[in-house]
Amino acid sequence: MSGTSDTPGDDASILTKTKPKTQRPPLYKVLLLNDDYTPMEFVVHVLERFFGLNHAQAFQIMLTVHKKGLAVVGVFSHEVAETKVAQVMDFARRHQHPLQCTMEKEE
Ligand code: TYC
Repeated sequence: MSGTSDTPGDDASILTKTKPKTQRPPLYKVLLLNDDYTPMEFVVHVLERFFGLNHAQAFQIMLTVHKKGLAVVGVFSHEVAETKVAQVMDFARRHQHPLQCTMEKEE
């Protein structure tokens, strides 16, 4: 008879449903750090090349890093942030500049 069995999936087995929490994948800030040696034009070029910024935007962010010590240059998924950091670090290393780029989980 329907409704009298304890069989899982039977209509008598589960009467409450918990609403699943919608999980958003965490986002990561990519940060550029100041140093005393990397040329300003190189940093502007990096921001244009790897972060798709126009020249004016790139120049502004470079100046913010230069004055404040660091700035967020973009917010991405973990995979994309990791790729951007690797691209910047590799490009800087190949040009023998000490430019540092890191990522941090956005809370
Ligand atoms: N401080 C550097 C200079 O005076 C310029 C610079 C800006 C370096 C931003 C790194 O992330 C940086 N040449």
